[in-house]
Amino acid sequence: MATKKISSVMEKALNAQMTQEAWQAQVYLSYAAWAEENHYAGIADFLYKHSHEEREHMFKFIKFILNRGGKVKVEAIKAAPADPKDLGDCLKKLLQHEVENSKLIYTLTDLAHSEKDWPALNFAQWFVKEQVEEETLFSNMLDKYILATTKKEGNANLYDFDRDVANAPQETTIPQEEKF
Ligand code: OFO
Repeated sequence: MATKKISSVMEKALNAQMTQEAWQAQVYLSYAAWAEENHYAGIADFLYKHSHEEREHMFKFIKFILNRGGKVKVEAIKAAPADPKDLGDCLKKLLQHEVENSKLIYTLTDLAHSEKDWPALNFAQWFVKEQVEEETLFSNMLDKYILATTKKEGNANLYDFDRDVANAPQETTIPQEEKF
């Protein structure tokens, strides 16, 4: 067993954020299923992939806690929120989730700094950068949605919007069903 190189407070905070990342994955998963049910295939695909990315974030926390000699505590994940009212609501809520998640990452970064835990600070900073990317991604997506659904000549086209989302940058792929 590795020597413990993190404080108990840090261990608790890292575990809490690990559970938060697992919850984020559930939020994206539930919105993805909602999108598929509502025939937004491109958006559903994007959200399934994003759910997978959030699980990768969860794993990063697991590995970091273990590498620092801490104890991983897998705890219950709260339920995903209710379905969004429509696509605009879905995007607004996802952006809000990311903004809230950024605040939690900043709190963790702050803790690492105040404890002079430089490895934890370095680790948390990867997520600070990631959150900037994610907030930008969802904010741009919301802007495109508003553009696509605002009635102006030639641009009220949700079909194009759906295609754009399908091509939005993603850092991961989702497992595909085996083809026989
Ligand atoms: Fe959506 O980001 Fe994880 O941390």
